[in-house]
Amino acid sequence: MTRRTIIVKRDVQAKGKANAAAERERLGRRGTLVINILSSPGAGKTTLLEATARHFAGRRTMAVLVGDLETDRDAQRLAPLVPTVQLTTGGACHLELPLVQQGLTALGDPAVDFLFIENVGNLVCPASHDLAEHLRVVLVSTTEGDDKPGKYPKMFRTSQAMVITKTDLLPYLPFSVDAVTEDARQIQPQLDVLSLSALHESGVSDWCEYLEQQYQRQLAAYHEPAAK
Ligand SMILES: Nc1nc2c(ncn2[C@@H]2O[C@H](COP(=O)(O)OP(=O)(O)OP(=O)(O)O)[C@@H](O)[C@H]2O)c(=O)[nH]1
Ligand SMILES: [Mg+2]
Repeated sequence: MTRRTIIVKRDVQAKGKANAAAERERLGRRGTLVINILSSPGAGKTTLLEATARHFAGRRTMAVLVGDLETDRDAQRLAPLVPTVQLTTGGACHLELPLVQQGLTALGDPAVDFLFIENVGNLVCPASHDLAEHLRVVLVSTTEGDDKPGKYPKMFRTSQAMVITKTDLLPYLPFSVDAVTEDARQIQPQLDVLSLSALHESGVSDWCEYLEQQYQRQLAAYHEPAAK
């Protein structure tokens, strides 16, 4: 069998990257902070979004696009709290921008302060897809073990923040907050680290304060006078 090597001299993802950059700019300019929430299955993404919605009720506006392979179970949990659209990938292990944009249209493209995208539970593939987010947040739950950053480095390298979830279970598990933080910062030294229990609503106000800071920072960046 003859073997041929084809050298591709252009970035095959260039169009997707440009579309994501344009959508990020559009949403940022109008005052919406887009947050891509990633984790392994069951780390507590939907539970954290429920707690976040309760915290921001009456203070900040938010909407959620929630991705899953099948079912609208997460959307059913969130819809009583905030405008939510379920994105069903039909088997794909991650979300891509066109599906996110369809979801945004289905929501009516609301000019909310925070647009959360709950990605499909998976620490691998979602790391490679830009969904036009301004902030990428990876959750690690205490039940998963504190060795995950080094094993799934791209997810942590491409995130701005890591949230350690289910801290109420720390007394029962061999999980070290210091070890997981050190492991993650070996990969991404600038990583912001928070820890909380969404179930017990402990640490949720610090998380929301962090989001508020990111929101204010973005508003200031888009409204800075243009450099002459
Ligand atoms: N003890 C404890 N359990 C939690 C906490 N947060 C979530 N859980 C539980 O963990 C399980 C999974 O939570 P979800 O919020 O559905 O997790 P998810 O990441 O959205 O799951 P997928 O969307 O399926 O990937 C549920 O049984 C939650 O009640 C927490 O802070 N403490
Ligand atoms: Mg979920």
